[in-house]
Amino acid sequence: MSVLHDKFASQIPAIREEIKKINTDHGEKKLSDVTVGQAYGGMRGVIAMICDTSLVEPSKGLIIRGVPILELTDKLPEEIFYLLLTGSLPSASELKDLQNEYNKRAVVPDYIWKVLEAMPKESHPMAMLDTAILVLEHESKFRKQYTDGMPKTDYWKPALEDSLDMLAKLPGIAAGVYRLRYNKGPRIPWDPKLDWGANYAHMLGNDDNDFYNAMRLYLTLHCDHEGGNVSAFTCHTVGSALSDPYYAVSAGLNGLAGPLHGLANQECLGWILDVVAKFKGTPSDEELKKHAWDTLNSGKVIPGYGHAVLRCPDPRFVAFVDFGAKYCANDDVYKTVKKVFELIPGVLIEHGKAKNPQPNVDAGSGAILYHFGLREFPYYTVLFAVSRAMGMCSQLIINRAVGTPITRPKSVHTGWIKQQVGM
Ligand code: HAX
Repeated sequence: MSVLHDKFASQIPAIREEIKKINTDHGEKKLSDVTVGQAYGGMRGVIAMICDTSLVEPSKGLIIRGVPILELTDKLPEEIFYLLLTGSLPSASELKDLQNEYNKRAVVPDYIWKVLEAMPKESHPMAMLDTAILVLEHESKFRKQYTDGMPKTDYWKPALEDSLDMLAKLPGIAAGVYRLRYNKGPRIPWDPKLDWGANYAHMLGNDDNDFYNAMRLYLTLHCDHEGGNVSAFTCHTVGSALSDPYYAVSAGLNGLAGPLHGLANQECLGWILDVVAKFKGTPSDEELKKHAWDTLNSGKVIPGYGHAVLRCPDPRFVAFVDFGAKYCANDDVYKTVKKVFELIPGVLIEHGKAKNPQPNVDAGSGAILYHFGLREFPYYTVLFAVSRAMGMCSQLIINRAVGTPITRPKSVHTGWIKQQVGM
């Protein structure tokens, strides 16, 4: 068994005891009220679920197990997975053990490639990734052990095994999707001497050390965003039916593929590149403002701006801007991203609709990837997905460990609402 398995196992009794006590002593206490507007409005702000891996503070952004994300930007993504699941960063030997687990599990079975090769050539990279994860479900230890019969208290064990298997293979699958979809030549095998993030960069086909760093940062920043966002909530709900982690993560990532969620990073870079092409470089302030108003007046959103929870510039965006200042300060795309940051919040305030006129993570990530030659922007959400799988898996494992029941909120019909409000 992995060190991570043993560490998490040692924590479970206390976590179960604590939740039992909270429920026994305070189960009847109220957390929030729900208004009619919230029921029609995507349940924004309704407190009705638990996520112990991370928290998004509207005025601060992502906090992982109590640590603000900007204090974690020098960590490896596998350290972040350890932190998400156990609440503490790994020691050097714990990290080595996790990396050994990935090395043992990283080989992607051949049947995955056969399925991907049979898909239409123009398939979206996210459709390819999500299909591959579903096909990999064939390997699920959770499903096999559940079918054979296992006590409920053991559910987390095969959930962890499936998660480690999936996380180890995801960079290889994702890089394989890239090389197949964009005719980049033969697949490049996993290198056991490299860490998880550097391996992904390597298998994509770019062994520049700066690109390794960009990938590590990218995978760290996108790892988790508490429990109620579309992908996490979908994964949570599907997992609550005891569908195994492959089903649950694939389902969550289908949600990430939406343009209001993870796909915004593809849309965002597209918008920036249109600006750079139209104005043959970084535009003037007036040109950029007019272009933004043209976008808004045509009924479209400015991608990369606004957020359902955040009410400040996303610290993950800040981390990308800081990284860019070091690696690509004179790049036209990067300079345009910075100018957009200076001007768009003002435009959105004047527009008067978005509750948060500030950039989210997707506003900055594309410029970095573009700089390092990763220019197929429909692919960008795949990178996001590889990272977000860490958050989804850690949430799933914890849910199985504490026996989270099947999700089943109550819905009502409009007639019921009318009656309720006296209409
Ligand atoms: N440009 C133009 N209008 C915007 C806007 C933007 N960037 N952000 C919000 N609005 C509009 C909304 O469309 C909405 O208009 P209507 O009343 O006409 O429907 C109004 O402002 C109020 O929306 P809100 O309450 O501020 O925002 P929501 O919580 O409803 O939605 C979104 C949050 C992120 C979906 C939204 O801000 C948006 O569409 N942003 C652009 C797309 C984007 O960047 N998505 C990525 C978000 C981060 C993420 O999940 N990454 O994975």
